Amino acid sequence: MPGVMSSCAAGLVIAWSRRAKHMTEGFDLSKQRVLVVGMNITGLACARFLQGRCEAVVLADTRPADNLTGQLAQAREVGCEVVPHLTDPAQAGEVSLMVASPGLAYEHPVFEAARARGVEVIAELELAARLIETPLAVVTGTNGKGTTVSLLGHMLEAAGKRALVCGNIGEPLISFVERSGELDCYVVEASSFQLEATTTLRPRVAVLLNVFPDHLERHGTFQRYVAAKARIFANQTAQDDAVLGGDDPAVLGLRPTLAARPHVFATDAPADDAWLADGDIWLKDVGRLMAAGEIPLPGRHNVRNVMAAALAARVFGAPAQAIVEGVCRMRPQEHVLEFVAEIGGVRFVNDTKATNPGAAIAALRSFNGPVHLIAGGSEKNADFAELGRVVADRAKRVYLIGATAARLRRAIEAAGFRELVQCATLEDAVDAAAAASKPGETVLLAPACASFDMFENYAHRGRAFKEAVARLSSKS
Ligand code: UMA
Repeated sequence: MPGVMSSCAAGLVIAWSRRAKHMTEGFDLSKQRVLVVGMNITGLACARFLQGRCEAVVLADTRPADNLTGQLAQAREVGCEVVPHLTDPAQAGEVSLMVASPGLAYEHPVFEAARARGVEVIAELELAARLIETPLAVVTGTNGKGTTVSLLGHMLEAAGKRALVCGNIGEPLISFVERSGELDCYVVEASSFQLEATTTLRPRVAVLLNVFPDHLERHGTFQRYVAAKARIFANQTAQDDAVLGGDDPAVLGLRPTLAARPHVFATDAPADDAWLADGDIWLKDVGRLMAAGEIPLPGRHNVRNVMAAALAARVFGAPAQAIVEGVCRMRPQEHVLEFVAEIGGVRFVNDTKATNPGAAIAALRSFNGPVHLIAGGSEKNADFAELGRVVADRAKRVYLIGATAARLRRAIEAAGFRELVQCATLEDAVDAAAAASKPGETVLLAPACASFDMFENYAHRGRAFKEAVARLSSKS
């Protein structure tokens, strides 16, 4: 990507300006004084984009400077004003627009104070979408959205479309606004945190895979979490398309409210547009697409992700052959049911990205043999009752770590399962699981929780797991 940018940067800027004319109805970026809050991936990307394109940019963080050493240096490199320890938007002077990083609650006091003064507060996703004319395929859902955007990217690429995959999966959309002129579409993974602060976002195709209770510490109630996800459809019209996970009643419940054309997929419920029959995936307008067994990713949840991506790809005109080719190009993602090693006949699998009970359940259901599950992490007020029942059905032993260990223990014991081991660290859990497991069994990290009590983020936790397994390997 940087190569493309540097070789034809001038042309891209012209393309961006030309396209910007069509999009700025009521929104003139050059006249905005923007306060960007959150000095990490999103905030830095926004500030870099905005610097030189609007009247003034201030990049702020609510944390004190002492907690931001590396980030402050990067922020200063942008060349805009930098404000650590923001407690009041007035510290940034007169601003006309605030851009919120997803990690900050929409109701954060600095945003409430700004709104009270009539300043608009939007997400980075909203800002980028206001500047882009190229069609957007936006994918959300509690689980599977990263895999689905990757699948859709491969399918579109196989169909000869110029698609760019971005968003919650890694680099935010704002980083790629300049490339709109050279693309057929953007494929964007969007979280509830990003969607809740959108007002005009209108995806050409909006995909809602599933909604399980998650991030309740942030959204308060399941209803508010669903409402944040449903923002993906808010500005769609009858000229747009919505892809809906038909196995999930909470998703189907939104169908009557949609203006867009609905396309429903399901593996376990009746569905009009994509379904599973005798192990084959069928699409309404194609017929038999492929055998589910050809998908190079494990688990029934990945059959649903393929269906969702296929329906979205059809909207962009991808032929069936390209869809199948795109699926076959898919490689397992790091940290998602990632096979790490086999030591003495025991398989070690890293699914650190299973940060909620629904994802951990899907992971457990992906294995046939006995599973030693490592679970627990930081608190999101998740309900572990269903996970407890699936553990009782599928796991051989559970190794508990982190802040949620006691709550997880109660939920699992309530399901009648008693093979629980309390561990002080992830490394201890890996050692204990390795010592207890027999050839043919699997040690699975699928924490069902976020990682922030013990790690920087889920990826850090995944790396720690892999390092612990590597130490075992070197000992064996
Ligand atoms: N901050 C404050 N005050 C606060 C909290 C945070 O100022 O009260 C500051 C922090 O000091 C830090 C910055 O905000 O400087 C952190 O920003 P952020 O948490 O919004 O994180 P980014 O680095 O911008 O990464 C975000 C997403 N993170 C979250 O939503 C928490 C990344 O998703 C995403 O990849 C990235 O934007 C690019 O789009 C991560 C994630 O965990 C992977 N997402 C959740 C999920 O998938 O479940 C939603």
